[in-house]
Amino acid sequence: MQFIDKSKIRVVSGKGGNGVVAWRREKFVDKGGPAGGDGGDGGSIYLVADTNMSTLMDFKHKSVYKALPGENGAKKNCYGADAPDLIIKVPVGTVVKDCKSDKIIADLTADGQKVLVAKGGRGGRGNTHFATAQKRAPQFCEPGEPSIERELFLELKLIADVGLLGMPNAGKSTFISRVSSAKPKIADYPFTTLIPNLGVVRKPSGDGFVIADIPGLIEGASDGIGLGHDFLRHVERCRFLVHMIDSSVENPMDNYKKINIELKKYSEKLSQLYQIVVLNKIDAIDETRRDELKKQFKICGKNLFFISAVTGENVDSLLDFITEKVDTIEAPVTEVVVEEDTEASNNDDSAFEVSKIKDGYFISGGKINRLASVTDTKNSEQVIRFQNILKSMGVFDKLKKLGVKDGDTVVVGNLEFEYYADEFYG
Ligand SMILES: Nc1nc2c(ncn2[C@@H]2O[C@H](COP(=O)(O)OP(=O)(O)OP(=O)(O)O)[C@@H](O)[C@H]2O)c(=O)[nH]1
Ligand SMILES: [Mg+2]
Repeated sequence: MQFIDKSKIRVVSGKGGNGVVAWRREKFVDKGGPAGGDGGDGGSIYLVADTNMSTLMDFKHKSVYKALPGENGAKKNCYGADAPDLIIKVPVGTVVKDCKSDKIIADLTADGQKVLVAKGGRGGRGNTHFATAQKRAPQFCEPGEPSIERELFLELKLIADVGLLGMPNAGKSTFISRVSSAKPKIADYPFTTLIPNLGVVRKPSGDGFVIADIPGLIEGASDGIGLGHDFLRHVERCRFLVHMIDSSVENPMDNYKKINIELKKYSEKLSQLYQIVVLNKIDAIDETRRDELKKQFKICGKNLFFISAVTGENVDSLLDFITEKVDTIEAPVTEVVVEEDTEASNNDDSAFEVSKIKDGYFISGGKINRLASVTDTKNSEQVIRFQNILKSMGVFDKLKKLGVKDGDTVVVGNLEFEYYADEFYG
């Protein structure tokens, strides 16, 4: 299985259905009133974390996700149906970033956690809604709100309690397959493990913790040598690290130091995580060598273990120690800072702002943009209604203060018109 931990996707929510203009036509009723129904809401798009997903592989084949539009309204005050929401499953540990703003908008760390990334457009209102005492037969309705389209960057940072790392061939996969449910490939050559493996270790109490076996690191990993150091992101969220060293090589201390230098180059924070140092393959060395290594590694204190992942020697006492540490060491506070996501929906109700542009003024603001998006410029009744709303919001008073002159251009959202005092204040 291929392991993909970064991916870009495009999401497009469904547009709202249009409202309609229609009239009541009933037997015995002479002149029917307005009866144009509302459009349905477009489908929204959510991302949801799912433990059954282990990679972002799916997004390599499909990168564009579109929700359906809402149905248009119909006569006899019939509502258009709302479109269903679109749920996109991602692995637990997926960090979601908005490509345009470069801000992190979600960190989905638990099974079932859900985030709205693109809200469907609201359905437009039919002409029934616009009838007033003065205007009993409104000739207009609203189009549905537009869809929201955005690009998202997904990055997977696996969630495990314990991170297992070390040089290739140290015996990491042998160890994880002995103590957990994971069954990674094991072989007598470097870089056998090409993708991270998660294994669940059962504690005597019955519950479990997760241990992550990542591909081996070598000197220069931070410069891209070997498989590089990108996989270290998958142990960033671990409570602590188990650093495994092959005791049968010529200079285990050298390897230990090299790995710690690479860790530091990758992240200061990661290099400061609590570390259990494990010298593996003690079945392959004699007593004298063991004693020598014990002296050399004395600096590691109580965190030092000598084991054989193959014969099982000392594996149980190491596992007891790991289990106790899992219970006492907290997971590091995640570095992921999630920002408020204002791009997912159209419900920005910010007040308007006016800025000067060449030959006129530009008016912006959430409420105003939304109103502009549901105004049909070909319909004069709608344009008048739109201008009346701008007037009641104080937009024209503000323009007057700024010295607007007849004939100046006023741009609001995607609409543009010329200002004439008589027209608006006549
Ligand atoms: N003698 C002995 N050999 C071991 C022990 N543990 C692992 N090995 C052997 O060492 C080789 C490498 O083991 P792996 O578990 O694949 O090592 P790894 O650290 O996962 O290696 P990469 O995936 O390449 O990073 C295999 O041939 C194992 O059988 C041990 O305790 N004693
Ligand atoms: Mg391995």
